[in-house]
Amino acid sequence: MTQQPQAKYRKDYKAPDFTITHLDLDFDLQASHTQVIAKSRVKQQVIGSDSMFLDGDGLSLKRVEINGEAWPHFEETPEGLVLTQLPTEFELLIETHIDPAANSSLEGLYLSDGAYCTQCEAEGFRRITYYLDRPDVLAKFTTKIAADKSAFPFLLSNGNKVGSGELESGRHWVQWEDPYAKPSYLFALVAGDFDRLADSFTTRSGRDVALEIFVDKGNLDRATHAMTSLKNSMKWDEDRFDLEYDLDIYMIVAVDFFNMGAMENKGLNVFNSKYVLANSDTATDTDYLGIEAVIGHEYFHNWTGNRVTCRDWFQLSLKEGLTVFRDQEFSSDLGSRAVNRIGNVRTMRGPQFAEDRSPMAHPIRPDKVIEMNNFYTLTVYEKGSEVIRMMHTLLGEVKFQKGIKLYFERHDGTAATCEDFVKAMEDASGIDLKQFRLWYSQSGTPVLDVTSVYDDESNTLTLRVKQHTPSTADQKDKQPLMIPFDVELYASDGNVIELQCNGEVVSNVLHVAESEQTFVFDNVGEQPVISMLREFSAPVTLHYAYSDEELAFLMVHARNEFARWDAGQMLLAKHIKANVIRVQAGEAVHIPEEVVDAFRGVLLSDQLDAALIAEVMQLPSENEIGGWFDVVDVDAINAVRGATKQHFANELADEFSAIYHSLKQMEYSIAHDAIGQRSLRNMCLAYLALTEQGDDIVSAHYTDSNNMTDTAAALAAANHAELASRAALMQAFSDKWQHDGLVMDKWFMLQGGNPAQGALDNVKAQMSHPAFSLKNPNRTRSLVGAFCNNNPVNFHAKDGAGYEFLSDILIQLNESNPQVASRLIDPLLKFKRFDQDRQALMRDQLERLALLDNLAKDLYEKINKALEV
Ligand code: B3K
Ligand code: ZN
Repeated sequence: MTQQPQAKYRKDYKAPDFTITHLDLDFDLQASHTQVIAKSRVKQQVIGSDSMFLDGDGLSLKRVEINGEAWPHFEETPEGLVLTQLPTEFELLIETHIDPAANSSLEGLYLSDGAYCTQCEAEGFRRITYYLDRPDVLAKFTTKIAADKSAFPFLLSNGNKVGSGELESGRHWVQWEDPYAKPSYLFALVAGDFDRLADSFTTRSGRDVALEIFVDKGNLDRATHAMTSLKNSMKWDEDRFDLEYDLDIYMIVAVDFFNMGAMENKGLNVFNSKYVLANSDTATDTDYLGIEAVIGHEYFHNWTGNRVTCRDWFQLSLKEGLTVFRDQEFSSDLGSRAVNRIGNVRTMRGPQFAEDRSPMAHPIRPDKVIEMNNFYTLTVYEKGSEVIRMMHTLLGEVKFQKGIKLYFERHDGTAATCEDFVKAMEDASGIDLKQFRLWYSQSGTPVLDVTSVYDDESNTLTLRVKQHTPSTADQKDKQPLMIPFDVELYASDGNVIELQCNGEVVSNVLHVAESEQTFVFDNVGEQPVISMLREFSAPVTLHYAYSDEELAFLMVHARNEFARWDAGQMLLAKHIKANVIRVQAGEAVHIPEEVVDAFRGVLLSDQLDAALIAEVMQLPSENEIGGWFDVVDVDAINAVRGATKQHFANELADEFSAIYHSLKQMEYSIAHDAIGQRSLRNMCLAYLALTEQGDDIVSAHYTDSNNMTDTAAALAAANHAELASRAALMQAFSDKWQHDGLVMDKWFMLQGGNPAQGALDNVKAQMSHPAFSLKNPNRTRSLVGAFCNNNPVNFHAKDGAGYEFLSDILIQLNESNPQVASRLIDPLLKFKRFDQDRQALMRDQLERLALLDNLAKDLYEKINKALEV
């Protein structure tokens, strides 16, 4: 590396000296030689300034003009263009040439399987032209695109189509105008030959909006679920958030080469095809639900992200945390609230809590960034959403919606900050959020240590709550946070005991604000069982010495479904943890009969719905279990989790079998109860795979399946149980689907996650599979990502071969696609969580990568943090 990448700090924010109010773009598309002419109207913002720095990356500059005249006062630097001796208001013309065909980073303008598309967030626009590539510069865009007509019949950009025409040599042009001022990261251009699914939506004020989904030729039958999800999103945002769509057209384009899930460009979303394409033969229920959530997420950004955008990238959670909260609410309102909440909480307790303990720990509003793409994290997104959710809990829906209204009244059409959002919530509700704001600046996972004392003479229950947040890599000292702590008390007959203080009924949501706090409840007639942190009311770890009996009681009697699931998880956690320690001491795994009985009760319950039973029976992942220990012992954890699953399979075989056989395969439908039934049936299958009848039942399930959910469940069951039939089933699947990369991703994930010994050699072999390509982020994540993240025993093999494999791949991706490389490296960064031998091996690989002389700043930032002492 010639120059060390420089960090930017939130505290250094400065508004720009000049701004751009209008931008007219003109693209002449040629694969290796695209010409971009950008005409901007520029205005001085700070009196006296006469120079301006425009960001640019990898551009070939052809022309600079001001007010129609060649401008000699400029200088190209490695990071951009400095213009000097500027007037106060002027028209700037810049012509650059770029090479989309050579762009393998999938940022800026690139070719994806013969179609041009763009990805500009966070800082990709500077790969298209020199510009003030920052979110607080809002301009009105027009975009003219010219390209070969037969290869690129569709030429798309933001806003409304305002003109089109023919050109010589079989070329044509189209012009677009976006009436809403926007920052450059929301710009999009797509050119290609697609199939188009067209529909429309009438907004509640009666405006007709054209809806268009563009997919690769031949995939039209796979776009209908995305269209339904889009219409549902538009309706839901009107009903729940009072927000209506604002353009006459909404377009979505699905592409196969995409670094993330999707992108909310104004009026023209670009999507990873994974989050658009689905039919029952190719997509699982999880895929269907994922599509609904991501289509919703990008649509909801139109208000929370596009109409009000971020002042600077440190404020990313302003749009992402809020929009994740909105998509979670959307999925919960349309489907099962409990199942959605369980999924979100699993993500928090597993990977997000792990991020807090990693060298990359950061608050939801980071203070220091080298490569912005490194901060599209679980912390900014998922914890960011939890922070919004806590405000929702503290304010209630009505006041929260008042806050949202005020936020839009104040900030529509501008670039805002997280502080602006909290202030709007505070002003609209009259609720003081002063201490609450700390959630934006303090990183890490707070721990609540709770004890309780019941006094049967005074009929009082005292809860003593201590909070502390362990130091994180980025921040040593922590302060007490404002934590909404939702509790409920139950009498032995299962009835709720109202919470009363001094004879007055009080809210279930306690405000824990100090490092130590005591809550006394009176009129508690008997020793209650306490349900705590209901609905995961704050993103914290709860410590409370529950007895097995109390947890088994809550699994049956807690009024809310999430709390029942959570009690089951706590019961499992208690015994899994104890067994890991036992195994480390050379003892055998032991699970008391009462624990198995508590889960038998759930299986036999006629009060719980199918989807919830399936969730309750799912053991925490090895990664989540790892989070409960200071030093992660991958082998002991794997042994205990495996033995627990096997024990349940043996002890509950009759119940699993009875349920499995009672749930016949139906005609496929994505109705929520059908999804629930399939998930219960497939959960039973996963356990039955571990019994004597495993091979037969799994093979029959595969053969009889009439949909991808059941097919994939059979493969997963065979894979995890290491059944003899596994190889034949995997082969049959690959024979059938090898032409379809998206479907094969499921297969690659199973190869990557295969717990069998020698899995690494197999993973390496699969890299030559005809459907695999390291150039495609989906394939890479499926095979390599699954191996490094979902296969702890093999990735962490004692000889270090797993670590070496990952860094070999990273060396290649560092050159071709640094963003994908930077996501994949995460498991290696966490080396301090393992034993000394593994630490040394992992560190060796990081040091090897650190020495690369062309290390991209994405990897540089992470490796440097990890290796810092
Ligand atoms: N805003 C985009 C993510 C962009 C990621 C840039 N590396 C998608 C989303 O969150 O909706
Ligand atoms: Zn988003």
